[in-house]
Amino acid sequence: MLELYHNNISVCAQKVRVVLSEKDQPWTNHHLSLARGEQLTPEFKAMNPRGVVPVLVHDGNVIVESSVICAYLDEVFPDPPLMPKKPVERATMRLWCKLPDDILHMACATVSFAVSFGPQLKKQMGDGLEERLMKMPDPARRERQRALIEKGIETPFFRDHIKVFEKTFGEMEAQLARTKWLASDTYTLADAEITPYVERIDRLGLDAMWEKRPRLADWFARIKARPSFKAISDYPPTDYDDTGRDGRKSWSRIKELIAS
Ligand SMILES: N[C@@H](CCC(=O)N[C@@H](CS)C(=O)NCC(=O)O)C(=O)O
Repeated sequence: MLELYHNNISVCAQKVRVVLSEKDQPWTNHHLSLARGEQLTPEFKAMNPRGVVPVLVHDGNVIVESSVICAYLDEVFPDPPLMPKKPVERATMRLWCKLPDDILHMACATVSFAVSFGPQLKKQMGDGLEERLMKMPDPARRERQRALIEKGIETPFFRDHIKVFEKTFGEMEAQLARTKWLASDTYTLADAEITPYVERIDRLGLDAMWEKRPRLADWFARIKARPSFKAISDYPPTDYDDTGRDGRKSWSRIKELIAS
């Protein structure tokens, strides 16, 4: 039996849901509100002391960390395989899967909070905001969130983090000139795990970032045509309204920051 502790708009959870869908595996849904801090309760932290989603429980075994969970699912449910055959393609795939842990995930949190979620969290929490922030176990993460809520896209590290996306999209465009999908000519974990980060930028209304990247635009169109794409956003309730394409309002300033 598979149980997933997750959140609808958590990119890390979206990765896992995409893989579960590609594998056509049913799972039991435990949806947590991150805005209300349901990932920070003692019960949840007993499963994952980092106080973050997703967490997969498979036949009683607790697995944490989205990229570890995706690799685990590919091993336990090998059909269809999401790992390329050639070792050199596997190496390419692993590099893409590692990117969110290296920097892309942090960049995604920055961009999402600066452009849309930060102001929403502030409004939702009112006087309870400080208490909510102080429950976060990672002080660095907490202070980043605080800065983004206060200064939005003018937070000094916003520029570095939007540039992480710019660089990633450039690398995707280059890779897609060599292979049909991100690691090989077949769809792999690399595509599944990068999908939510591209979808987030699209959803924030910043899709102009691939205006001049036809291969990336084509990859994303092919991704959206896969049945597993539904797994990205099909699990309401949601913490934040992510349908407003809020980034469109600040796109001209964001474009300046990317170019600076
Ligand atoms: N490296 C972890 C990151 C998990 C993570 O950051 N999860 C976010 C949602 S995408 C979360 O639970 N945030 C709650 C919080 O920051 O309080 C993974 O890939 O699973």
